[in-house]
Amino acid sequence: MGDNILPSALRIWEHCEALARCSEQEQRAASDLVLGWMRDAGMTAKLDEIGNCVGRYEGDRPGSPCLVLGSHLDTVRDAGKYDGMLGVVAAIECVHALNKQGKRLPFAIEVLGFADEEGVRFGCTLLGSRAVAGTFDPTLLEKIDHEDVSMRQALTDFGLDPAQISCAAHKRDDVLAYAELHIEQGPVLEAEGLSVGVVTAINGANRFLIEIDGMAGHAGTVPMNLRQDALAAAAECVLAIERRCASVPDLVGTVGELETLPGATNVIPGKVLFTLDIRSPRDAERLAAVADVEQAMQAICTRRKVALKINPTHEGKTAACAPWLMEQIGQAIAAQRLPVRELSSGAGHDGMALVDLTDIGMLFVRCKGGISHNPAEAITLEDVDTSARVFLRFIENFRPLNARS
Ligand code: HGY
Ligand code: MN
Ligand code: MN
Repeated sequence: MGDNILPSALRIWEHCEALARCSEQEQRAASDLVLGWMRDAGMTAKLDEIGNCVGRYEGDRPGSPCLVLGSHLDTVRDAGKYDGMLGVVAAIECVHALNKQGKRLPFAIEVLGFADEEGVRFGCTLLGSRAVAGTFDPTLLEKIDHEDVSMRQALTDFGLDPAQISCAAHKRDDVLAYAELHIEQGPVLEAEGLSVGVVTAINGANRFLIEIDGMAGHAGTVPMNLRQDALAAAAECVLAIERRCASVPDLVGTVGELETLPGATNVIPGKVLFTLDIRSPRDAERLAAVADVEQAMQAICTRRKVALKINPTHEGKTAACAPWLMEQIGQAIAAQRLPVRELSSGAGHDGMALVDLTDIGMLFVRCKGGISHNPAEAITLEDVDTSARVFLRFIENFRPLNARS
């Protein structure tokens, strides 16, 4: 590595703490923090048309194609401090170290802090990264949140112009690759005593909003055999999903949200809404499971004389990481005299969208107990230091595919 200005693990740690103090309502405050850190690192920085934070560090020739780094700045409800944020602040810190050395590489670097990867508010994910990849679906602008606010209105309220979202798209020729540092959110690295790993692929996923319409009724008067109980039907569906998805290794199925209406002790539930998330490393297996689950739910609802509506809200095929990027990330790990462990990602990431624009690579960082999407999410300062050094080495030694002879 150059005259050794290393990324500061402590600054990365503190920046994650600062973002963690921003609540759900403070996206502007979080964006302002990130844009400020980008500028401190020697980057130009702005919010793009969908609300991504975009920092740019020119190469040795202005306007060169760029290596895109980054991750997402949004989280799930009641989340941890590192899912997404770590990747953004670590990338900024790597540029900070380059800038401190006055170092310019033969390519530009863009650091992106993506808006809305998780899809918590509107149920559809990868919004910021899809806008960058040029694949954002404008019909999603009509999606509404739990307060009946449309995505279009929410973007306008945030000071953005939804009609300009297509301007956030990057041109394929302007991007050399995308690389993301992210916590593993699983137990493999910790179980093997490893601090970092190279991602091989991001598992594909289908998400749905399921509606079951039965008949609300008096809890005291309707005999059991005459009920059209939407919640009892949903409960049977949930167990059918669990049974089918437990039948195949690496296949997972989750019902994360469930709402019962009208929601009163003495009323038989007339309507139930629940979410469904099915994933697998193998697309054919995921799609077979989706078909089987749909068939099973339909049979349950027909038998119980309730109506079933299956609303797809997201589909992402398995996104393979590019072998040439895996090799360069692996070389950066090996240069730190660490074992190179390759593993797939059960969690979804922005690379599932960026893969439509450019080749993708990911560096995983160990997290305690593999816990994530939970305030107990935890990493060590030592692993922050190790992963940031690996990431900086990857960046400094990055060779675009066409430059490799
Ligand atoms: O759902 C996921 O896997 C990611 O955290 N968005
Ligand atoms: Mn997440
Ligand atoms: Mn994430």
